[in-house]
Amino acid sequence: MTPIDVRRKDGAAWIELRRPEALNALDGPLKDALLAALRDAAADPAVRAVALTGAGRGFCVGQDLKELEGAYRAGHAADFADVLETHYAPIIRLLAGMPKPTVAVVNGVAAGAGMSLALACDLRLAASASRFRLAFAGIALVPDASATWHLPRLVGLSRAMDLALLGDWVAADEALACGLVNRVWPAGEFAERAEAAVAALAAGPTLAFARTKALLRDNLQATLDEALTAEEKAQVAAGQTSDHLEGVTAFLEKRQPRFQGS
Ligand code: T3D
Repeated sequence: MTPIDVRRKDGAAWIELRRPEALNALDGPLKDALLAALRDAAADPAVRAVALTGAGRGFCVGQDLKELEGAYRAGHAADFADVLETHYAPIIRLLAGMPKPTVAVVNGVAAGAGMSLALACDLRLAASASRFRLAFAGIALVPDASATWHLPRLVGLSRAMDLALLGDWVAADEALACGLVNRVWPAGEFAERAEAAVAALAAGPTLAFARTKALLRDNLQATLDEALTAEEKAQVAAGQTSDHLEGVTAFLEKRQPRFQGS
C-alpha cells in the first residue's frame, strides 16, 4: 500500500494517510508523500479545496515513535530540528497557508503531531467516535507542528493549557463544544456529510475564500487600522473577479451562483 492516496472528487483533492496498521503514524515515507501531495494540490488551479483524512480506524497518531527507536536504543535522541524543518514545518505552512480551503476529515483518533495536522487545517469535520489528545507531554516533549500557535487561537489559552499539560483525551462532542472541531457527525453519515461539505467548499468562490483565509489568519496579529486596510485591499481585488459578478447576477436572477474560482 502506498503511504498516501490522492483522489480528485468534485473539484477537491482528497489526501488519505494510508498506514492503517499503525493508525497512520507519520514515518519518513508518509511525511515525504504528504508534503509532495500538498505541494501538488496547492499548485494545481483545478484543485479548489483539500481534504486530509486517514485510512482505517485512525486519523493520525502523530510521529511514528517506532521509527525513532533505533536512535533511542543507541542512546541518543532523534534530530528533531531536521524532522521539523524538513517535514512538519512545510506541511503545516501548506495546510494553513495554501490559497484554498483545507479540511481535516477526522475519521478516528488524532494524537500528537496528528492532532497538529488537524489544527492547522482551516476546518475540522469529525466522526462522532473520533477523539483528540495532545500527547506530547506523555513523552516529555513540547507540542509542536504548530499546536502551540493554533490551539490557543481555536480554544483559548486556558483550554489549550489544559489540553497540553493535563493531556486528557477529548471526545468529539467535547471538541465540538469547545471549538476544537467545526462539525461532528455519526459514523453512518460521516463520509457522505464530509464529502458534501468539502464539495461545497470546492464549488465556492475560491479567490474570495483565499483572501478570506489570509485575512482571518493575518489579522489575528493586526491592529484594527491594519485590518481595515487589508480588508479594503482584498475587497477591491475580490470585486474585480468573475465570481463576484456571477454571485450578484445569480442573486438578481434568483438562482444559485455557479462559481468558477476566477
Ligand atoms: O518529530 C518531532 O517533532 C517529535 C514530535 C512528536 C510528536 C508526536 O506526534 S509523538 C507521538 C504522539 N502520539 C502518541 O503518543 C500516540 C501513541 N499511541 C497511542 O497512545 C495508542 O496507539 C492510541 C491510544 C492512539 C490507540 O490505542 P489502541 O489501543 O486503539 O491502538 P494500539 O494497539 O495502541 O495501536 C495500533 C497500532 O498502531 C499498534 O501497532 P502494533 O504495536 O500492534 O504493531 C501501535 O504500536 C501503533 N501505533 C500507535 N501509535 C503509534 C504507533 N506506532 C508508531 N508510532 C505511534 N505514534
